[in-house]
Amino acid sequence: MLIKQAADLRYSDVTPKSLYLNRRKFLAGVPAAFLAGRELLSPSARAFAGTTKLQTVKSSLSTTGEKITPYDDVTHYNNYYEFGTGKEEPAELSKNFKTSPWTVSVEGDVAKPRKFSVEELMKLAPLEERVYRHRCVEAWSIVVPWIGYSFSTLLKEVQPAPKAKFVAFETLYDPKQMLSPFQAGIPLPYVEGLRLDEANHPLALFCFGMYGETLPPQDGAPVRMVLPWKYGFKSIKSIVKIKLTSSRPPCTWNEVGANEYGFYSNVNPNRDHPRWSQKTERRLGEFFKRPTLMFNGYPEVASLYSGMDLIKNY
Ligand SMILES: Nc1nc2c(c(=O)[nH]1)N[C@H]1C(S)=C(S)[C@@H](COP(=O)(O)O)O[C@H]1N2
Ligand SMILES: [Mo]
Repeated sequence: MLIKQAADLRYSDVTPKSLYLNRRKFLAGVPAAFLAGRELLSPSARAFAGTTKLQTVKSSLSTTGEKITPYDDVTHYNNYYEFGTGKEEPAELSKNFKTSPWTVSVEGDVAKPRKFSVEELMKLAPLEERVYRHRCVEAWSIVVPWIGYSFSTLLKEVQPAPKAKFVAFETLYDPKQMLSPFQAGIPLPYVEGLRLDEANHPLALFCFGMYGETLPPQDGAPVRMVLPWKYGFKSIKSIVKIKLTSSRPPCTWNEVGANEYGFYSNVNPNRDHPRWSQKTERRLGEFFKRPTLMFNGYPEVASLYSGMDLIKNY
């Protein structure tokens, strides 16, 4: 067995062994002797082909003092309905997802509309490593070292017109590689939206990677949003289109059930989901629940919503 130098170790190499127990489900039927050898030889067998290392700089916007959720949990407990509605399905069903070449079209009410390749996008600003808490509306949470830069950098590049008030996002929809809307149980392509001032908040991350590497498909390769003060479904994955608009864009889960999933969907322990409490959450890998914090513990966004009733504007 090769002994790796510390500098070569990836987060995916240092996840606790206990997590590999989750693999049983996938690996039922594979000869036990083969598996035993594989576990011993290759602790990172669950890392993903196609992810590459990224050079990053430290970020002043990184959350400190939080235990990072193991890579294995973050890559095997996902919501990505285009690749399955079960939490472990996206890791399996997105394995061959083609994320290169990839272009993102930025259009609508902007002075300089254009298409960017992902490579061009990655060069717009230094890539920062930012540790954020991320809280799903389903009351589980993770802490992830994401890689990217503030989305405001891209907005500056295309210059929003004065009448632009919102940003609409769209995920790729390729029926050859993804489930049908009927199978996924939601309309596709997946769409999301933000107010322009929300999209311009420094915490809004345009994200290309995590754990020192490019994103694996199930976490939204090659480029996604990460909005740490909002419920996870606002953080749209595998973006192909960004459109600045003067009216509020449609959002997938809001279209599915407006009383359950609001346009804002800011994390708010005081506004329960109609079918469950939002007061607490389970951090993946932990046993005891922890209290959910207003804006997921990012009070610096509060000024975006001053004067608004956040129970009505959920
Ligand atoms: N295109 C697309 N983006 C998506 C989803 C999805 O199903 N499709 N799920 C959302 C939900 S509900 C959550 S909680 C987060 C999960 O991100 P993660 O799997 O990287 O933790 O992605 C969001 N982005
Ligand atoms: Mo979610």
